[in-house]
Amino acid sequence: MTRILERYRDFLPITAATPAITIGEGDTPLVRSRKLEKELCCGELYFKLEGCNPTGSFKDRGMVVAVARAMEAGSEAIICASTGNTSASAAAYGAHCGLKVFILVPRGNIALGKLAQALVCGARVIGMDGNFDQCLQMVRTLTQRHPITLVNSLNPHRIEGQKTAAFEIADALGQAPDYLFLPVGNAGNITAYWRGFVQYREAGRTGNLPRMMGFEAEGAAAIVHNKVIEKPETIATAIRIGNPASWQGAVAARDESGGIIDCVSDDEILKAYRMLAAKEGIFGEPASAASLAGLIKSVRNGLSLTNRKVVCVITGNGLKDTDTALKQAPSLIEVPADLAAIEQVVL
Ligand code: AN7
Repeated sequence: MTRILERYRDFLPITAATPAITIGEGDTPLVRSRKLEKELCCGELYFKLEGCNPTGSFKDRGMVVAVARAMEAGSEAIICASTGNTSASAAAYGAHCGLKVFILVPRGNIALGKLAQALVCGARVIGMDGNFDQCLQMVRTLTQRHPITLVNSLNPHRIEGQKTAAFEIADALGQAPDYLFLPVGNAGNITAYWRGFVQYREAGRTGNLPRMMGFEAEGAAAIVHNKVIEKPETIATAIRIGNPASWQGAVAARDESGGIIDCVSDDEILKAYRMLAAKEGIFGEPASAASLAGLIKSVRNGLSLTNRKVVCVITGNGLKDTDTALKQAPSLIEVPADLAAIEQVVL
């Protein structure tokens, strides 16, 4: 299968001079969930497994475009602020292309797997005493002063690349779903999906458009409350963001699609996180589970999805945050090297 830069080049800001880089992004599975679809009374329920991208999150779709365009422009260095996944992705694509990569993260508030990814790829990672929103402000200022390419989603090529997930879903289903559930942090992804579906309809590749159902974490629900959250808090560190950069894009996606932006509590996120793994075998990271938590909440609030096609986006891989996993899972059963002891557990 050709990768997104080639497969969707007609929809992307790609020129003949753009290097066709890839480390295997896109073409992620869309998996039908027979069990949860029954429990939640959905006509059809699918999970889009974005954790299957090369660095384990959807960020690779936008990063491959942003980095390819940076290469084309002759850039030698890239920088981003990140709650973790953007940094892992920037570090990987930057390494692949021989760029210098600088990363600013909120110290103590990113999952260790993501930090490990960025460091092992050779990025210069700076842990700042401050939250993501403050990190983003710093890199904006830095890139205005120095010739370093910003690869946060303020870089329009990021959103352009992320649209391709919407294309893949519509291609797999033969149309857009009726509802798309996804987590909202900095709000780039909901903006990208909406633009993707709209462009696909204009191109005649789907007849319908989905309602966009975005979910922030309750302690970081700026869009829901229509105000900046100065001190965002949530266990889902990926979406611990109080002043989303694509705020307007998210509001437009909601209003134009007839969808909603709501929030889910950490308890609801963790319940959905465990459920997704234990019932479906899908290990997403906590922020990813906000989409399923939102679906559960919506159904409980009376949304009827019978006869509807529903897609829940699982944005990142659970392996990135094993600290949270081990706290949420049943504990390890320890035994001596003794058959009888093991039989006691198994029988
Ligand atoms: C797993 O990596 O913002 O609403 O700096 O890692 O497009 O921000 C990550 C966000 C959802 C939210 N799920 O997407 C970053 C960063 C996962 C994420 C989101 C993120 P946006």
